[in-house]
Order: sequence, then C-alpha cells, then structure tokens
Amino acid sequence: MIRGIAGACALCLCAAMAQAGPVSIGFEGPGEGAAPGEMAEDGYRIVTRDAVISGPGKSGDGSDGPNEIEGTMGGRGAIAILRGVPFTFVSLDWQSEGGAPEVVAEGYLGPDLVARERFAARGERFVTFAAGALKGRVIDRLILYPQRDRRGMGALDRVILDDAPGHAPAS
Ligand SMILES: [Ca+2]
Repeated sequence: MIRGIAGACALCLCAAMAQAGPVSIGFEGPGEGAAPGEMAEDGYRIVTRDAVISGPGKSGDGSDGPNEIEGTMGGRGAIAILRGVPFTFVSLDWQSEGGAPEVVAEGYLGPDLVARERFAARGERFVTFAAGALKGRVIDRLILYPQRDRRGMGALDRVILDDAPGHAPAS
C-alpha cells in the first residue's frame, strides 16, 4: 500500500507548484473529519491515507493553526508530502494523546529511500523534533506514519520543509 501511494505521487510530481524558502505545513485547509486523499499547501502536495484532521475540540490547539492531522484509530495512516523540486525535511511537531506514540518519517528521492527515522512523544504538548538522519538530505517526497492504536496515539502538526541547496524553485 505504501508503494501504491508512492507510485501515485510520482505520476503527478510535475504538477506541483513550487515556492522558494522554508515553509510550515499546518494541515489547515480542510475542516475536521476524514482528511482528503489529496490537498495542497505552500507549494507542496499532501497525499493521505487513513488520516483524519482533528481540531481543538478533540485534541487541543495545534502548533501551526488549530488543526492537526493524525491516523485513523487502528489504521495504517500515512501522509506523503511531495514536490517536483527537491527539498529538505527540517522538523515536525508531534504530540501524545495517549501512551508514547511514534511517528516514522521516510525521505525518498525518486525511487530511493534516503533515510528513515522515528520520533516518540511522551507528553500532551507538542514537541518539536528536528530531523536527524534526514537532516540536510535532498528528498522529493517525505512520508510520515503517525501512530494511532492501543499502544499510542499522537497528533502531528507544523512540518517544516526547506529548499535543498542547488534546487531552489524558480520564482
Ligand atoms: Ca495545524
């Protein structure tokens, strides 16, 4: 299924409109409820599977606008963020709503996995996790897998991305 998402994204990479400089993805476009299969923000495309937009009534304010994104309970939530022009992953904000949930981040360049890393939250407030293995690495697709099951439930917000050196989009 992951491969399916990756393939579908690759087909449409060139359609994404790019803008230069660091951006903060806040998942603020759609309202509460099932996340749309595809949305756009700050020049990036966001493709989701088994994901839900949640608002202040459910999980408190986000760290970038009031809404967050999370997986469906017991589902295999995945959020792919992609752009035709390569970029880098800087940080994400991750909050525990139960247990010590993990969010896994995978960065790809074309068909190749550049690096995978995971971040675990243990508190009810959003914590900013800076990229580690993916820091400064050139990618064109970031896939996030936020945990939501009996062992841990988390909410995701404020994904910071930046241009890759030598790959700034034309303005
Ligand atoms: Ca938000």
